[in-house]
Amino acid sequence: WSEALCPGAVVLRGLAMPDEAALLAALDDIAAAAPFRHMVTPGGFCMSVAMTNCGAYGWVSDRGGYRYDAADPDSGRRWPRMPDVFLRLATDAAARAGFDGFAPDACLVNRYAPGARLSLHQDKNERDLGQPIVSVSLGLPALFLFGGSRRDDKPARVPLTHGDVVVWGGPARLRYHGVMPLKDGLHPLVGGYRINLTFRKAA
Ligand code: MD5
Ligand code: FE
Repeated sequence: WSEALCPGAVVLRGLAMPDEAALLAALDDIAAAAPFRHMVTPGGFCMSVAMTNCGAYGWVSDRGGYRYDAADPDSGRRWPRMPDVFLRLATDAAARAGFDGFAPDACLVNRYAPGARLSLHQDKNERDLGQPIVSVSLGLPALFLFGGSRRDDKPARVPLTHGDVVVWGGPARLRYHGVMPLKDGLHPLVGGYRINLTFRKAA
């Protein structure tokens, strides 16, 4: 079943559950080829979230800024290809939210250990902001901060748990958002982490 958080933001509770084992197996292969790493912000801070990517483009940050890059800066090689199970889940979720033909070319994988957080920000490095972002939550539960169109709008706290998929499009695409510090725990399949797959059309 699905619920609209607000116009443009559709939560599909548990949509990823039938694919959980295949998603996690594919993720192990991605992390073996392109290991999780803590990127540095343009301001010089090390992010608490560990990241990797798959697909034609990957999101990267360093002292020079944020960008999408076809190569992994740690290896100089292209990012691992996007697994079919990732692509099918992302396009199915987007279609259920009214975005037929979503063709993601980038999947940023965020890994949260206990204490890791994401401060309020907007996602606006993508070329076509008319395309949605699809996010898939796996592992430990998190409190997602869903803000407004201005940084100082008070965010709503939305619990997201293993298997939940959210489509952020239309008027929700540029809302400020973040993730509260992750609480300790152990997920039976994922262990002591929250993993979030974020599918984007970057180019
Ligand atoms: C996460 N990741 O849970 C989130 C899921 C990121 C990030 O925020 O930038 O890697 S994506 C949440 C999102 C994307 C685009 C728009 C909105 C939320 N929104 O309008 O609230 O690791
Ligand atoms: Fe974001």
